[in-house]
Amino acid sequence: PDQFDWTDPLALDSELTNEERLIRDTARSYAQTELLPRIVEANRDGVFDRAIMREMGSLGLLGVTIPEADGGVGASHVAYGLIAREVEAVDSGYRSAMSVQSSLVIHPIHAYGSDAQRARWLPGLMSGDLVGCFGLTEPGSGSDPGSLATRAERVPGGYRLTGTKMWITNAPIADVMVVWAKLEGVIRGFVLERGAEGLSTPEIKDKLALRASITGEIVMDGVFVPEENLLPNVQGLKGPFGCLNKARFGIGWGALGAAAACWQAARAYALERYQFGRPLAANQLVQRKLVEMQVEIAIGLQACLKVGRLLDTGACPPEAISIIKRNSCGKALDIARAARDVHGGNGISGAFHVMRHVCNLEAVNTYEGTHDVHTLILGRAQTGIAAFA
Ligand code: TGC
Ligand code: FAD
Repeated sequence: PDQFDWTDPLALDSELTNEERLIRDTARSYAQTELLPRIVEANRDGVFDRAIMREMGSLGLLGVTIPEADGGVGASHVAYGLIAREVEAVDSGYRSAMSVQSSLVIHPIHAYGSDAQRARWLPGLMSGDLVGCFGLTEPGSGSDPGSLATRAERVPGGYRLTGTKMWITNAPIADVMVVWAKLEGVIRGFVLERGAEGLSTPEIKDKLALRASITGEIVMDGVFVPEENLLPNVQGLKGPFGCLNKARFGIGWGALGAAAACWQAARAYALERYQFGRPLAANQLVQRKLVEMQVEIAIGLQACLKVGRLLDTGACPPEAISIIKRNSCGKALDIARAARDVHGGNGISGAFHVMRHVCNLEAVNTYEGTHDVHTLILGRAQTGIAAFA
């Protein structure tokens, strides 16, 4: 009879290509041997180790979908999703660093940049020698990025940017910053470089989620940006949204990686821990929790796989990405909370990892479009009514 593999109940592995399996295994081995041993301390101390970006770069894990002709390996979107899943199984903060670099910095420079811009920044970003960040959100503009207030003004030789970006992953350590600002009322992308006069990136301290990711502001006080740093090939909100499509897709996979780590931890704990003379796992209530976790992860991953295949054919509507971003993040948060519960008192200890995932997933459910914003995107698509405003 065909064997049931409880760890891969819908045989996702059989749907992958050899190259995708190889990339997944590289990411898994790196995440488990290099990232897992650092995370408890990094989370406790609230530090992101800059070396991680170079490590990921040296293994080819950054910008993995960039075509070979442009210096990448031209892997599939599914391969990118698998990397996100393996990295986020350790910590959503490490996946954040990877997603921002790949989807929100490398992608826009590749998709919207000139040949000169690609040649200048992509090699360093893909090797991890350069760290990038993506500035869309502002203190007064989160779910409604069309209301952003950062302004670009034309001056001889370039532009002057004024405004503040808020909640920006990697900002305090970024060498290059893709910043979205209004030029004559139209949203445009600019690449800012550290060291420019009037530019500062203060860190946002004391976060209670994603502590191993570094987050900051981008404060621009009349920063001069030369003409050659304007991304020439996109205008309007579809610029940043084109990047968000890629990042949200990766988060769909990644959040389920965190969920799976919580599920497997809960299963192992429930088998080892005895109360009332038998393992916790012998109780129907506990088995039900474990099965809910397994089922939601298995089904959710199939949806991620389908969306990845659609992206690879170039025919993926953004709403399909909203389905997986919303579903994976919401379900992962539920799963992490249930896994925390199965761990009893130990569940709040850092050494058992699950509470860290719970805290992280609260933020992952919010960034890149909140759960409710994706609900409204999907509600608009089926009713034709935009309920945002
Ligand atoms: P709307 O009228 O819907 O659209 C305006 C223009 O944008 C186009 N567009 C898209 N294009 C490509 N992909 C998409 N997903 C697109 N969505 C919209 C649209 O076609 C239109 O183009 P055009 O040419 O007709 O002008 O815009 P709206 O203002 O009504 O938007 C509403 C809403 C809610 C959908 C949108 O604003 C939204 O998604 N809000 C959420 C904001 C968000 O996701 N921010 C993320 C910031 S980055 C981040 O969080 C990084 S965390 C990363 C990490 O650490 O891992
Ligand atoms: P708000 O938009 O004020 O929303 C608050 C609440 O109101 C939410 O529950 C929301 O769902 C709800 N809400 C809003 N509008 C509506 C509506 N019309 N109908 C019903 N409910 C509504 N941004 C970047 O640009 N780059 C980054 O690298 C980045 N990294 C981040 C890292 C972290 C750790 C965090 C926490 C955020 C990051 N963000 C980044 C910002 C993130 O994308 C925003 O926090 C997110 O888009 C939500 O915006 P907001 O926080 O302003 O919340």
